[in-house]
Amino acid sequence: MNLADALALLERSAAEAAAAVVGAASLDDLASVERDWLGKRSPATAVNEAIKTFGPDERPRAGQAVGAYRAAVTDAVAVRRSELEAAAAADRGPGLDLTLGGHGAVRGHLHLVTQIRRELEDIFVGLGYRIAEGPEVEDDWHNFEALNIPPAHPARSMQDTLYIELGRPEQVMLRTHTSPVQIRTMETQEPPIYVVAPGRTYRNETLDARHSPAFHQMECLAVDRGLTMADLFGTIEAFAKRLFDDESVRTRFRSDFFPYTEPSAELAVSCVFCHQRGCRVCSHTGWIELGGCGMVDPNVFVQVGIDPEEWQGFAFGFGLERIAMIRYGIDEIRTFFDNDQRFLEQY
Ligand code: FA5
Repeated sequence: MNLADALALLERSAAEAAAAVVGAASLDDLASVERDWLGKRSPATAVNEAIKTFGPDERPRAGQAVGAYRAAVTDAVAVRRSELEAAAAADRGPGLDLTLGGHGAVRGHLHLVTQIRRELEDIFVGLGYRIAEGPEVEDDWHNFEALNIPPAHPARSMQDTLYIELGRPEQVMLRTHTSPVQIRTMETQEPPIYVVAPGRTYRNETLDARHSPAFHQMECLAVDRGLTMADLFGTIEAFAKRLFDDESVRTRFRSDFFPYTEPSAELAVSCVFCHQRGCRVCSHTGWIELGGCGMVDPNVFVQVGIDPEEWQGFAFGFGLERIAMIRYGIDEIRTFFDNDQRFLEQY
């Protein structure tokens, strides 16, 4: 092969190689085309072999021609390879493209009522109380009778609920308050007793801004020797100050009636929003009602076999939604159950 033959071969081969590269239908095809036109048996290798037989002034020209041929075929192969790779990726569908980034993971959090419940539990545990639990489906004895509310007692009509028949109507029901946990605790534990019992409660109520058929309460029960109303008031005051993080919070007790406490009182705290100047949250009274309280009625002690001559007790119960509403200025109880993320993610 002389120089002219070599140059002609490279020129012809470059055109044929370009056509073969464009015609390669798959990445495997392309690899074999590349081997044919750039590999050991390619025209470029043949010309390289022949160069040694050329005269010294012909060799640079031949060398340049081989370099140009290789560069042209290599570029054409690279272009075709990226076309074939793009087509293969499109065939595989969207797949996982780590370069696209994500949408940002949204982390959930505890519901506002659960947050309040846990905070209250912490406060009471700090005061030396234990957490007690009772069933949401309760029997007549624990929900009413042992609490001094016999079958015909008018207090029952204020706490109507869903009854589960089990063959004997009005025997098993969704509990109307957390007070039955007082009975369950006193039935199973010897005094002294210091417990709080948070949980879900149910009543036959029409839903309005502050009442719901399903809501949460927290019960507190202390049984010890020599307990007086001063202990009851002092405990409530301590927890209210901690809860609202405000030393100026005042508590108010007004005479009330609960069949299981004697004397009984309605429990209210001074409005933390207006500091008693009067606002929408406290209906311009300066006070917000939290729940009920009183000294455990001696009849209740008798029902659970505790000697009322030896032991005294106090109890109180309040609504957890009510506490959350007061603390965050929420004026509609429905928002707790709507599960609207725009509301929930604010807390
Ligand atoms: C009771 O349930 C008594 N068991 C409280 C008690 C315990 C008194 C221990 C004495 C000793 P009352 O029915 O008032 O009391 O309910 C207490 C609180 O629960 C209310 O002040 C309110 O905060 C909340 N509550 C009552 N009904 C509803 C309702 N339908 N929706 C939302 N919260 C409610």
